Amino acid sequence: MSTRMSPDPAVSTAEPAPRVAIVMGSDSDWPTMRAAHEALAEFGIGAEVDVVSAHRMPEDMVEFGRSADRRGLRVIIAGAGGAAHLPGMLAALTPLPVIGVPVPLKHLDGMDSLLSIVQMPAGVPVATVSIGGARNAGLLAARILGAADDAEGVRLREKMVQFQGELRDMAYAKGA
Ligand code: RP5
Repeated sequence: MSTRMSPDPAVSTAEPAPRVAIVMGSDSDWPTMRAAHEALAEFGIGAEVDVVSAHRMPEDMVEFGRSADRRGLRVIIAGAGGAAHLPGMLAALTPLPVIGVPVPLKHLDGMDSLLSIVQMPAGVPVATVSIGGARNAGLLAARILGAADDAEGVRLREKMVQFQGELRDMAYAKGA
């Protein structure tokens, strides 16, 4: 595998076989992408984190995409900036759901990243969140895992309902 990231120890969760991968085109994307890791950690979901560049390590990207399912991953969160081909290429390589995070760079305010990720051809879906919206990517991954009809799915749905209640309280608190 390619370069290994070192997730922030404060949010790192040790799980033997993570079901979510957070990958990005460069370690310079981590300040944006770490919000996905933090959101997953809030739901007790471990994630592997790695740099897999579509343009600078294409063979690694193909290997990652082809092996993700058999390695036990169930959701891939992929972030990239500029000509952001990583999420779409991974969606072409794996049957797993791919959530794309447009990473804003200094030019074009992330519009280039957004359009590169969101304008996928029919048949190759990428669930694209907002520019810099890595937190929502993590929460969406939690919802996808929470759709399962097993004990973990029930746990995640209950946790999500609790979280939604907290959001409601926060909306009221802003006017207090
Ligand atoms: C993209 O190029 C990466 O996803 C990153 O957002 C951008 C810049 O990468 P660096 O030059 O900072 O490595 O592929």
